Amino acid sequence: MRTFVALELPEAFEDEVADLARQLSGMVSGRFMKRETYHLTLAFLGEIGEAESREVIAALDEVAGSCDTVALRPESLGTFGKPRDCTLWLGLTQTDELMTLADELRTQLDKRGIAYDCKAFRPHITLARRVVLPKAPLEGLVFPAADTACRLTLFKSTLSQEGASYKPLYSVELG
Ligand code: 3AM
Repeated sequence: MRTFVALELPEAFEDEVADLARQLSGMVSGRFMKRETYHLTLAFLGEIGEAESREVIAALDEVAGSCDTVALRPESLGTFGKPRDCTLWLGLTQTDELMTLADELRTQLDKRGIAYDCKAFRPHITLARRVVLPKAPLEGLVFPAADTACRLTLFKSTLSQEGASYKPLYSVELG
């Protein structure tokens, strides 16, 4: 199964992210993510089997035992890809606590021989894909207020023509 580890978002924060996405949907064209897909990826694992998923669960338990809840501080919009076909995301401030959490998770995965995508961690919440950006800057947007993430989850990702759907397989509470 195709998997990744992410922070789940508090409901009030999700509401405000959805509000931001609504504002953006009047300014750019693209495939906006459904609200229930919002998350903050810490490590993309790709295909894993049963035995590996047990190791990932052990890694999450270990992380939860040593890491506190983390602040989510919306900072700016950002993109991956080309301006006429990009992924549009809400970037979060790289606080020490958030970067330490991602480091700790990756250390625990390394210890158990679990491979993951090693690109540098850039905390973000994906809002839309296949986005065509306008030439003019995106202005007048209301960003979500800062909040706190408390739950770390292993997700299964299923790809289909309608886009990916994500199912939580195992969660731990931080702190
Ligand atoms: O959290 P976001 O939406 O940025 O883009 C995929 C999504 O990230 C990313 O993992 C999350 C859940 O699917 N993803 C998919 N394939 C990936 C890969 N090969 C990947 N990240 C890194 N490497």
